[in-house]
Amino acid sequence: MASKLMAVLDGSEEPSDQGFEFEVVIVNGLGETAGRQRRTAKQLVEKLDGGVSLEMVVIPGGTFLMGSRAGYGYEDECPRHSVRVSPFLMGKYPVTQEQWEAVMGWIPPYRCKGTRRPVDRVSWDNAREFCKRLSERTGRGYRLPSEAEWEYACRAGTTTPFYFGETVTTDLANYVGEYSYRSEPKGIYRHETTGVGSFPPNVFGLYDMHGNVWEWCADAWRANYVGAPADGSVWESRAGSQRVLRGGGWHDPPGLCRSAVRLKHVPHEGEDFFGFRVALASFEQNPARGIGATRARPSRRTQRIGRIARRIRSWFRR
Ligand SMILES: [Ca+2]
Repeated sequence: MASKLMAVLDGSEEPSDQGFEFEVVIVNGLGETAGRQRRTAKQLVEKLDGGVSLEMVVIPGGTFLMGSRAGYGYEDECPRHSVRVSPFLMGKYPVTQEQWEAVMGWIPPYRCKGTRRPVDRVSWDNAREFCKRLSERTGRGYRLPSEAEWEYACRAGTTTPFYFGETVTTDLANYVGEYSYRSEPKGIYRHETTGVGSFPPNVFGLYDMHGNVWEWCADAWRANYVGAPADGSVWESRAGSQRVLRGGGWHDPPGLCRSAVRLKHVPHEGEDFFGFRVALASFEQNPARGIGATRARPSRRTQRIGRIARRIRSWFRR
């Protein structure tokens, strides 16, 4: 994988390919630490304007059980079904306010302001526009993850309610700690978002999947998984359908931050707790064109002209 990545990452305008190391925490039903593991993952670092970067983590393909067993969780999490997910790349963190500004050129929507906090108050339509702009500028097909990709990436091989294990604590995620999920002690309620990467990631190296902000997925909402695709693709519907959000937020009890929990909302509205992260097709899916490419990589000259045009546009906006 590494050599393949390096082979296409030969220009200075290409994202850099780096490994990173992190520590994973597992808790028991009392919320006590039952284990810690050192892990590594690979990431691509996409350079945006103003020294801002976007980290995309390489997620291996695999098969997993999506949803909850009958009698566990909510009805819309059933039936639990097997899904095969192809390798892809997923944002290491939810999209931050500084990333939004670097790509969109305007002040991001926010309730809780902070450059390294996630954008919140983002509608599905806004999130898709971000993906479109980012794709235009990089030549790579950035998109929202499918709902199946999101849950697969969140679980990272776990079958427990959280990637931390049977429960979660407010030392591990940002949610309303005035509620308990299992037998863990109550925690704190922060009343606001936290900077991305403030808590331990999962085995894949993804942060903030549980809590902080809800994250938009590409899929249209359906009330259950009867007839759901088994290949990890986006489950589409007619335009204007409500869309899916995942992972819970800072304003929710822990039970709503589980890996399997789903929320629906109309695509044109962003609530105070709604953010998103981006996904990218892997190298294997586009071997001829490079990582996530939707078209041939722009030439150095085209990229230089694009940068100058963006700079001029940003002067006029001031
Ligand atoms: Ca989240």
